[in-house]
Amino acid sequence: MAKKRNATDAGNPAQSDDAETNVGSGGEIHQTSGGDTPPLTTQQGIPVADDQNSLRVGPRGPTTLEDFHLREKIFHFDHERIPERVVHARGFGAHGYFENYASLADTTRADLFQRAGEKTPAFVRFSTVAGSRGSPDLARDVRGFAVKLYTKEGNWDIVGNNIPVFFIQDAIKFPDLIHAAKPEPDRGFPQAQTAHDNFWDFISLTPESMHMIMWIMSDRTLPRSFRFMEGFGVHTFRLVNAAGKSTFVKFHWKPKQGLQSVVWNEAVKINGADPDFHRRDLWSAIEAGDFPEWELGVQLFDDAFADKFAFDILDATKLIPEEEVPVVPIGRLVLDRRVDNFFAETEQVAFCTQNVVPGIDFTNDPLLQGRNFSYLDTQIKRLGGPNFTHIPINAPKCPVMNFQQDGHMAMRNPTGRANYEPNSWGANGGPRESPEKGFQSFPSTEEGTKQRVRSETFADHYSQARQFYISQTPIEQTHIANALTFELSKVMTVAIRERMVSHLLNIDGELAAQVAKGLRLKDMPAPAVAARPTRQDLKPSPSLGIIGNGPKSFAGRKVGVLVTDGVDAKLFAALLKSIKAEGAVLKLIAPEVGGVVDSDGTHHAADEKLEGGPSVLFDAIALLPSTEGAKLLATFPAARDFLADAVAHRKFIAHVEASAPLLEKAGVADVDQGFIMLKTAKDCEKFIEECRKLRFWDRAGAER
Ligand code: HDE
Repeated sequence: MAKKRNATDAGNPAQSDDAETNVGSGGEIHQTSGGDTPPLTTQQGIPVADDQNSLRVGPRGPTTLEDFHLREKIFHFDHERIPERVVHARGFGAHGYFENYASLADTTRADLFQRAGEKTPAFVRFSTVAGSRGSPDLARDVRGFAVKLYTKEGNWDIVGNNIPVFFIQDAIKFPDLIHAAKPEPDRGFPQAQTAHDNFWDFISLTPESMHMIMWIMSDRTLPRSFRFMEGFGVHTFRLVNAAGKSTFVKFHWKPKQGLQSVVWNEAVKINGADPDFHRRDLWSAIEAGDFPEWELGVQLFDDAFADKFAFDILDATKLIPEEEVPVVPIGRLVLDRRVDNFFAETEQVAFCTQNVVPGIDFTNDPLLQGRNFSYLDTQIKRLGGPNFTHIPINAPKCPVMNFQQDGHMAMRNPTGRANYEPNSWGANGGPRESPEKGFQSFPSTEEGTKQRVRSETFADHYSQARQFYISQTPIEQTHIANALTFELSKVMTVAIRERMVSHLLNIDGELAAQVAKGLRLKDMPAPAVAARPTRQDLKPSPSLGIIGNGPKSFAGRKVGVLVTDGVDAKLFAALLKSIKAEGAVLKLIAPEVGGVVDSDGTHHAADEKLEGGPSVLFDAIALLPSTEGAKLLATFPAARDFLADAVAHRKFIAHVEASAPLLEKAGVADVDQGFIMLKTAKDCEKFIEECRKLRFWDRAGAER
């Protein structure tokens, strides 16, 4: 018999007043319903008397097969997982809306673009590509940027990435690319990284991937946050107006927050300190009301431009520089609501490239054509049947009327007699086709010989790779060389390293030389045989870099403030004020999570215990210990790393005179201009102004 116990005894302060807590004969806790707390039931709605014990014969006897509650509960648990996505398994989603700036009726009949100020509900899922569902967020990887727009004329999915080009030109190579990138099949590792033989073997035998390789070896694959990265539709699509006129279009998502990435050494450490760094960041930003925002921009062009452009607009390994066709902002995407249930929304959302609405259409990009088959196929397998569109996150927010019926888990079941058309059932006969409103494919004229062939217009594999490289700042170029050297150093087959350097020679001689030196190659290989010589006349495109496209403010960023008991109360208040005024966030780091007492005797709870809040989690740091506190901190390895890492990662560092012993013990010999001494409130303002540059790139020290 269960004995009554009150809530405090149960040690559960969050317990509802209405639930009663009892202790069972084995000492187990029973919380029972009552008042506002409803009774627990089985999936069949049968009230459950005891959820702590299975039905057994005597207190120590066998468990009975008759226990339907036990069997149902375990069976349901056993079936909780659905297959993870074959790629992009690790992801995080949020809700929001797209707001259209002005009518685009001249260019497209798409309903969401007809009216200025029109808001369309949206769901976005960001992801990495190669890692499994539980892999860390800071893997060097492409990020998925998939947007579902619930328009009044059906769902439109822009299933894009944070990089505007792709590895391959034909969908038939996708399984090979992904197999090569994923863990090697015999050993099952490495997880979530391309730094292994199979990947670079495939890449070195796939010259069309060279442009994408420049992008993935750049800091684009180490975003600081989902909020600080761009998104791209990648392929050329069509916008079609009511008169049937088509305009080619490339889609861009530009973060209002500006671009920002972390450095490799930081990424490695973040993965250990907080493998959920990106999802936590998005979650907390939305929770704090700091809603991330992107502008949707379009590059619009016609056949005449396509014909004269140096590359084929159907080739997804090429981009159109913004300097040649400007990106015109047409609306904004705001993410303002977190998911209520990760599984129901983020996991079950099913994006399909073939989900387009009247006014949007495809081109013959062979990658896009292959994707249009793949996504529907994969959702049926992953979500278990054809009715995945009935799941609320996938269901359109406009009427859905057709004669499709039945199947596993059918939730939307039509009534009445008519389940076909044409029919003779008049007003009860159900929906019919609509030549005016309905989706009309753009009537392009297509003819040709049926053959397996790659277009010769796709053959230039190096020119845009070079253009990307020469568009980067020197620091970003060094990061590319370092990333290539790192990844190829994990490749054990020397011939693959050499083959990669032979490709780099076709991109930039200096880059190839740096990587060859970094790998200590005995001899420089001959350049790879190129189907087309690399063009030397393409101009640098500044929009391709990150450092040059950073934010104008430090808003949305985090300062890690390391304090001890006795922290100067006035200075701390002034720093907090400057950080808040900028729209940034202060995170308090203390030796214990219980916090500190400042010089005025006020208590401040800490956000992190020192060991749980390394500086890699913050965009800038401030050291505000008391004189005694600094001496103590200097003895903690975590405090020394906190500072030393911030120095190595070229962060801005605010400090007070008292922190000198910590600086000394952390081996900081030079206090350069990236260090800001805080004495007054003005200094705090100056510190935050400096932080707007995000990093003090001029700090001495070899960039590795
Ligand atoms: Fe995908 N891709 N992909 N992909 N892709 C999938 O669909 C595929 C490609 C992208 O958050 C899968 O639902 C093929 C390019 C994103 O749920 C699958 C090809 C781009 C997501 C699939 C490509 C992408 C996916 C796996 C070569 C950028 C995650 C699970 C033709 C423009 C969406 C799923 C989410 C997911 C196939 C190439 C972006 C298997 C065959 C290029 C963002 O259908």
